[in-house]
Amino acid sequence: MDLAAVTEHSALHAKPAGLTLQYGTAGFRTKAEHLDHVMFRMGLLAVLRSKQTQSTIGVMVTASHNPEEDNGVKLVDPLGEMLAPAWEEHATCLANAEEQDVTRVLVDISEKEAVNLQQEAFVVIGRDTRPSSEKLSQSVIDGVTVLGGHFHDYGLLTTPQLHYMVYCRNTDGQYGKATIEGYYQKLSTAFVQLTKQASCSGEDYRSLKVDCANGIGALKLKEMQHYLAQGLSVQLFNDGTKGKLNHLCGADFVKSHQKPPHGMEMKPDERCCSFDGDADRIVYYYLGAEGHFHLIDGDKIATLISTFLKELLLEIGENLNIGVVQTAYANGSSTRYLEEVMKVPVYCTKTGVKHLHHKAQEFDIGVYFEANGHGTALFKKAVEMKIKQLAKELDNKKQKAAKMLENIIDLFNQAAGDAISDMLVIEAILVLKGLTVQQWDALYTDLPNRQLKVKVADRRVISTTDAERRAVTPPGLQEAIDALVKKYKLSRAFVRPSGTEDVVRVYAEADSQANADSLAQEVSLAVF
Ligand code: NG1
Ligand code: ZN
Repeated sequence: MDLAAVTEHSALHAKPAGLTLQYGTAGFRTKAEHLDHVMFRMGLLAVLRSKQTQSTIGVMVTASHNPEEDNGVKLVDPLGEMLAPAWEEHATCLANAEEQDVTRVLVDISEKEAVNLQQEAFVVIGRDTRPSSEKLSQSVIDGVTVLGGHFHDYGLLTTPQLHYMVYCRNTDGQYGKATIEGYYQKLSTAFVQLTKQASCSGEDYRSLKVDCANGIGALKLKEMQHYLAQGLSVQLFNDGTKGKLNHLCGADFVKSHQKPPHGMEMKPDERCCSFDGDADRIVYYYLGAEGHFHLIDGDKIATLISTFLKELLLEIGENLNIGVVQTAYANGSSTRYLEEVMKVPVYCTKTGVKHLHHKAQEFDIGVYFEANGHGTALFKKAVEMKIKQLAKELDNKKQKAAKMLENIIDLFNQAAGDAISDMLVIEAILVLKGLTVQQWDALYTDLPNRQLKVKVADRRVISTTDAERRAVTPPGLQEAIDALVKKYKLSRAFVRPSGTEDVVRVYAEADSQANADSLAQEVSLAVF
């Protein structure tokens, strides 16, 4: 390591005095103007991680659904996964080191992690459409090159596309080609193959309105459109040509306000969806004939997908284990429907996709979604091989199901939840099952719910257990919540400190919207 060069370049990316940041659930996130030093240092860290794992590491510059003025950065591990926890700590240490300590912290990390400094390093970089992202990604590159790392800058990418690139590069192209064309080709081929097998293909199945949150999803969907040919026609709204990123639109806005995004023309019964700012989340919705807004969130997406996969497995006659992974935010009706009607085992993990992803890897087929629309399905390698084999061998009806499964495996982005890939999976399932958006929605009725944010002096005084469903500290809080929950029917409530914002989140469910609102309100008061 040329430590003198590191010191020299680091001074060009000086840390604002007194600023401390933490590598949270989604990496570092804050106002863009405070992030230059973090980007440079994450470039350095990516090189060390790449040397240690002898693999390509990804760096994504984005702040997802946060306001346009914010930005953020996260590292992507070799199999397209989130950074390993020990390295999250190194990232926090390095980002917060004072100028004179940067090289010492770098050396410490290399020693602790037994990094072979002679090893080559390769880093791939992607960024979203924020005005600050281009310059910030240059600072990442500066960090990579000063440590002698090689890099490829993909420029504008959705977050899941960067995860895909990392995964492809570390599996010798077996997962797919590590180019943007490779991504479009893999997904569109699987989509076209899959939808070809549908018996009905009415015009209404083929058009979809997409709110792109004025973000990267719009650019990438436009690029992808001609690959999909006649398979699906998407009409883009909030495509970034006029509005501001994530402002009054996008998946996060729609999910948290439970209303349509601005800038979208909706007619009753039309199928619509929203991406978030970096296109790793998706929610669906429609206006009922009576003009009411109906939200179809990540829980209902997971239900549609796992039901479809289970039906295919039954048809093929293979006894593979399938599991659904949710968080405490999953609507109680979805959990009940999956367990009691579909007889699919459901597991609950802490919030944050890395927890869901790891749990889902335990099953032959693991479907995971956060209620906010972030999720995908994972298939064990052996399962993939077996299905490919069966698709060649089985007779007629079984073979058709095996082929469908083979195609749908290719359609999922198994590196990360992906709005584009999930959208194509959903569109394919709807057309194959001949379901309208209303029929999908009618699988079960969501329990009315409310999510609130509470500002407190120090959110860390709240600690939780049981996948964040129960508060351990401060003393007395859980008892107070239990007493409030008892006052309502079909009720449930929990609190947890956010991993991405300086707030405590409160969630409540009850038999009516008024009761869910009032339970959430009462629990918020108990948090103070
Ligand atoms: P926090 O701020 O820890 O609740 C939020 C979302 C997560 C996840 C992360 C990362 C909710 C309730 N929480 O986490 O699901 O998406 O951001 O972006 O939606
Ligand atoms: Zn996102």
